[in-house]
Amino acid sequence: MTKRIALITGITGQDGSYLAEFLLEKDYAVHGVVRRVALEDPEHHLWRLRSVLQDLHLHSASLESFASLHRVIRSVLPDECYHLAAQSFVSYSFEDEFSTLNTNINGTHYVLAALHDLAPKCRFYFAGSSEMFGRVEEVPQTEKTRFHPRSVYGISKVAGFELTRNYREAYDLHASSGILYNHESPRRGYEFVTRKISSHAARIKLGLASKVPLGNIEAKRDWGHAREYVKAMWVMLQQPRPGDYVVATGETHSVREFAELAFSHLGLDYKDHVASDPQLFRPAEVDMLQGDASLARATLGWKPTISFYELVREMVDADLKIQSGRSVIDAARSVGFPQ
Ligand code: NDP
Ligand code: GDR
Repeated sequence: MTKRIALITGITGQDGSYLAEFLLEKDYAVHGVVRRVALEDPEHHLWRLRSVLQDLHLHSASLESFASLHRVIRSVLPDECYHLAAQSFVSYSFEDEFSTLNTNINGTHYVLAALHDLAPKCRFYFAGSSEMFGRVEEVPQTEKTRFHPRSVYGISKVAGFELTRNYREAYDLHASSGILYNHESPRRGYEFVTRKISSHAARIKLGLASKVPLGNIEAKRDWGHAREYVKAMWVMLQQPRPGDYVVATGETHSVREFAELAFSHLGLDYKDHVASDPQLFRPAEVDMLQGDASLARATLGWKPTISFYELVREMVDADLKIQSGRSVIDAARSVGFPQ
C-alpha cells in the first residue's frame, strides 16, 4: 500500500518536531517546509528534528512567498497538510505588528489557496490559539466563546481561523482549526515563559546565574504537554467532517505557580531568584485562560494525561541535564582543556 503523504509547515518548531515523529510512527511519508537558512545550517536550525532527520523530506519555502509554497505543494501533493508555521511569540507581535500580520495571515492564505488549486482533497489543519479569546468573555472557554484578541498575534490567528472556515464553506475543503491552549515541553523555545523559567532555574542551581527577570507572574494559563497536543491535530484530520476544537487541560495555573514548582523541584525558593522587570509586561495582557475541551473529548476521544507537575518536572530535569553538560564544557575551557 502506498504511504499517506503529510506536509508540515513549521516542522522545525516545537509542535512540528513532535508531529513529525508521531506521523512517522504512523508510517506517513513526512514532508516539511523549512526556511532556506535551515538547510544551510542544519546543526543550528534543525536540532529538534535530529533523531528523525534522515526519514524526512524537507523543502525550502517561506510564508512570505506564495510562489514558493505553491511550488512545494505542487511537488508534494499532500493528503494531509498541518499548517503550524507562524510568528508565534506574542510579545514580539507588539514590537513588529506588520510582519506578524503579513506572515501569519498571508502565509495561511497562501497555503489554503495553493491547496485549493493543486490538492483540493487534501485535509488541512490550522494552528489556532487560545489567544483568540484574549480578554475572555467566559470561563472556561469553548468553541462558542466570542473572540476578543489582545495582541496583533491574536488578531492574526482570528484571521487565519476565519480564512480556514471560509475555505471549508466556500470550496468544501476538509479544513479544521484546533484552538490550542499553551502547550510546553523540553523543546519549547527559550523566549516563552515556561522554558525561560526552567532553563534559568537549572542555571541558578548550577551556580551559572542568580536571577531570572520576569514580567507579569500573576498571568494564568492552561498549560499542557506538546507531545499530547499534536495527537489532537492528527485525530481532527481523521474525522469524516472538518470542525473546530478547543484543546486544553481545563486546569489553570499562574506563572508564579510554575516558577514556585520549578525552583522547588531543585530545592530552591523562587522568591530568592525571580526579579520583576517592568519592561517584560505587555501593553495589553491576557490575564487568564482556561479551556473546556469537552467537544474534543466526546468527538475525537482526545484527553490529556500529563499533569502540570509532571510537565514542570520534565522541563526542569531536561534543562538541568543540558546546562550541566554546558557547565562541564565551560569549566574545561576555563582551565584550558583542549576543546
Ligand atoms: P514555534 O515558534 O516553536 O515554531 C514556529 C515554526 O514556524 C518554526 O518552524 C518556524 O521556523 C516557522 N516559521 C516562522 N516564520 C516562518 C516563515 N516566515 N516562513 C516559514 N516558516 C516560518 O511554535 P510552536 O511549535 O509552539 O507552535 C506551532 C503553531 O501553533 C504556531 O502557529 C503557533 O502560533 C501555534 N500555537 C502554539 C501554541 C503553543 O502553546 N505552543 C498554542 C496555540 C497555538 P524557524 O525554525 O525557521 O523559525
Ligand atoms: P503566551 O506564552 O503569550 O501565552 O503565548 P508566553 O510563555 O510568552 O507568556 C505566557 C504568560 O507569561 C507572562 N510572562 C512572560 N512571558 C514571557 N514570554 N517572558 C517573560 O519574561 C514573562 N513574564 C511573564 C506573559 O505576560 C504571559 O501572560 C503562547 C505561544 O505559544 C503562542 O504562540 C500561543 O498561541 C499561546 O501560547 C497559546
